[in-house]
Amino acid sequence: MRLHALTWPFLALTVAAEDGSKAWLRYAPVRCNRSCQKTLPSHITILNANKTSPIFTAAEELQDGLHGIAGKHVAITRGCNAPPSSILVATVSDYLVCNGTTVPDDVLSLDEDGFYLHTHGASATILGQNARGALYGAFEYLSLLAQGDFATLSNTSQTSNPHAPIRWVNQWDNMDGSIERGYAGPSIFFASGKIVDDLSRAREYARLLASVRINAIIVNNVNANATLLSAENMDGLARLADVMRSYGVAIGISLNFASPQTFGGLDTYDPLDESVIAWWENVTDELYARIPDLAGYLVKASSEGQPGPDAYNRTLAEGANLFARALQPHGGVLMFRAFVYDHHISEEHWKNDRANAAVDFFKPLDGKFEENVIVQIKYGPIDFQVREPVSPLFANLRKTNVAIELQVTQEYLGQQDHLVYLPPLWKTITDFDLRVDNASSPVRDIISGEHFSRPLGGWAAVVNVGTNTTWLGSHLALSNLYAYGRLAWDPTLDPETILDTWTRLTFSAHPRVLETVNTLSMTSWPAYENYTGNLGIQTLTDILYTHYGPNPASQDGNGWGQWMRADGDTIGMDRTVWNGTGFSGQYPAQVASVYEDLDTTPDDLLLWFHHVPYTYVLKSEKSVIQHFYDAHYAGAQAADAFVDQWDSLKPLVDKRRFEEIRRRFVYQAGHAVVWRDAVTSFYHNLSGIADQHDRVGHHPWRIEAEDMTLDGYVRYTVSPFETASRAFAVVTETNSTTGSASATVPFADGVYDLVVNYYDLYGGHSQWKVYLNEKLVGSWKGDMEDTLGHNPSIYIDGHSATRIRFRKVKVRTGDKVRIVGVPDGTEPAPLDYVAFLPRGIVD
Ligand code: GCW
Repeated sequence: MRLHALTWPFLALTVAAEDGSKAWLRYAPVRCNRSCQKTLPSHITILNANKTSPIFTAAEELQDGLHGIAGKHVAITRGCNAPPSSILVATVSDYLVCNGTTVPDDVLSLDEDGFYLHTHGASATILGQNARGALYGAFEYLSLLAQGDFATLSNTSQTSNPHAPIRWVNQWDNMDGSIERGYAGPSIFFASGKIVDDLSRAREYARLLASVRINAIIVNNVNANATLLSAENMDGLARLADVMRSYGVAIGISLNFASPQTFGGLDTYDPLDESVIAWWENVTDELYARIPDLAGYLVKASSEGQPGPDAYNRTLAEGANLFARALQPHGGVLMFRAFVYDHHISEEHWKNDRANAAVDFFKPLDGKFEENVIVQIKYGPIDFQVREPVSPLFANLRKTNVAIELQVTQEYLGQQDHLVYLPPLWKTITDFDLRVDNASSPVRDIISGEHFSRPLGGWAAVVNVGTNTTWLGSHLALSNLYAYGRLAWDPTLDPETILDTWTRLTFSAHPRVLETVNTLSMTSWPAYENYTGNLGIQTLTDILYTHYGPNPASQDGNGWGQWMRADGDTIGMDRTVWNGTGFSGQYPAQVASVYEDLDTTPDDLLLWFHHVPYTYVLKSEKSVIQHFYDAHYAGAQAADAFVDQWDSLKPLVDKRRFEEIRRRFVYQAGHAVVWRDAVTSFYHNLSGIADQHDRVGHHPWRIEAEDMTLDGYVRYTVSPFETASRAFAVVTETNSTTGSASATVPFADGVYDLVVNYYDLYGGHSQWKVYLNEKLVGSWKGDMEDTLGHNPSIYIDGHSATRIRFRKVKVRTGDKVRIVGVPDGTEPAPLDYVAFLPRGIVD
């Protein structure tokens, strides 16, 4: 059936459910009438492509895109004689076979995966250095089309080459289908110890990755399970590789160092043992027999309890080279993680410092790795914190290939229930000039291999998509995946420009949508940093449990080394050479001297490098403690504003996505207050220093649950204390009896937002109702473990603390407020406080 030009956009709009699954590749209709359609190609011509080639995929995508976006049906043809008004898609070499040498020089010298896109009127030529590159060119064409950029589409000529050859993603998927630090449901690859039968989501994922020019994926957790190497699972991996190959995405796997012993039946896993070497060679041969283009391996060894070469007194290089040599005959790459440290160090010793570990371990091994080894280095010396200095290891490996490791999954950064647009954070790292040998040496040039003339290098990001239709659990979080790919291709791109394109493709080009998504996203990381941990103190989350909500005390007093050394008077890690752990000395001299000196260290990393009194005065002329108080308040205020900002888009965003995003912003606004209160109370309690603005510890609009008249509720001492207002909450007397908490409203007559702080635990779906003078104001359920993505908590703490807000409630002095809680399972309908907030107050 031919669709009439006037009816198709309507049809497409009503048919396509906006559930987020198509992400930025929606191919949503843009205005294009008949005469506009005439300016578009009428054929797609491909050269030399079988059905599994990315070239063929490119043709199908172009066909779908032209139809979905512009309502034009276009046929696919093959062969050298392209009809007029065609999009020709081919590799450069196949094109030359047909057309002699009629291409510009820069097309002949494209880098691997690079492409050439040339359009003239309704004709287009898309050539890839390889088939994958041609597909990237097709996606570029489609991106322009989907943005309605017809001017560029009919007249452009561009060659585009990647910044680095390695542009990978990592998934931390376990064989049982769970995902370590994944916040969007179970694995799309694994279930019950095997590769799933239905790989349609894997195919869709490959499509997203290819569209942002990611060329490989490690499919399983770095904390690897050797059973992936069974014959049945290797066959499963081959199926997976087949599916992803058509999008030019190669697969690779993580390996467990001890596999020869734990899985192979040998009595050793010594990397220098002949039988171990032969075992790995055999495994590698078997894998390549099934997957000839296997990208390679990723190995986490001698880290966080994972086995490694240290068990046999072998070096990390000897361990890495074992795999690298097995891969060499097949052209595979070994990504070897630099995340090696001792997690049992003692804070008693002033000079102990986990941040030193990577350079301590790897610098002496520079030059000892095989040529196909790439050392994969987390961006900062600790672990994906809200702000870290650059890992100094990037400056210390001159004769070793390196790649940067980022996290798209927001492990320490709100687990996709808080909006944090990450590229501005990443840029603080990749644009950082390490001044190696006193010369310009930005991190991006080191990881590309350019600076030290290394043949390999690039990017890896832990993504952890799951079966959730939105991929990451949050529609807005997908901008991070999109931007990751764009930056790995070209790290000089500006985060706002990337975001603008993403927003056009994901929502619309309406100026208000563009502006609002920009404001929300660009303020999100500063806001999150403000309310979770600033001045370089790290994300003050619970590092011993779920890495989600606040628990500042958990930083200190354990072997994990994410210390802040906070006591009653002072705070911060002294990482100077003259008096501290010596970490600053791991940087090249010009950078080291900046960090060594308190006066030249930037405020935002001050406590990373220095141990100072709370009264120390910053460059901003505020004391450290007052900066803490102000920043945490400012951060929560900013998060509160996100809700209204998003609400302004209601008429411009489809209902489902509007509501799903809104729910998260409402939640984030509340949880930001939980963060603010917890961290400021913690430091207030520890330092005894008052807030100049008298906010900390003073909440005039709150009625504490423990002060209310309780019937069936009892007082409960919360731990950590700062995760409850005034340290107490109330819980139902038993798990099967209803509780009621009531009080007389002492506030003046007026219109207030009625807020209830409560705890939503894993283990039950309690129900609450709030009444004013026995008239129901609202009711809700404790079901966030099902509706939100963050790791739930089984405790009454900073992870489970949350709040609900009923807007514009009319209240009179003396009204009776009553909250009724019905427990469920192990969740005793916990309540912290109720607040009546006048307009504009965030408390
Ligand atoms: O950030 C920490 C995480 C671990 C992770 C480890 C790593 C896969 O908390 O869950 O393990 O880093 O990067 O290896």
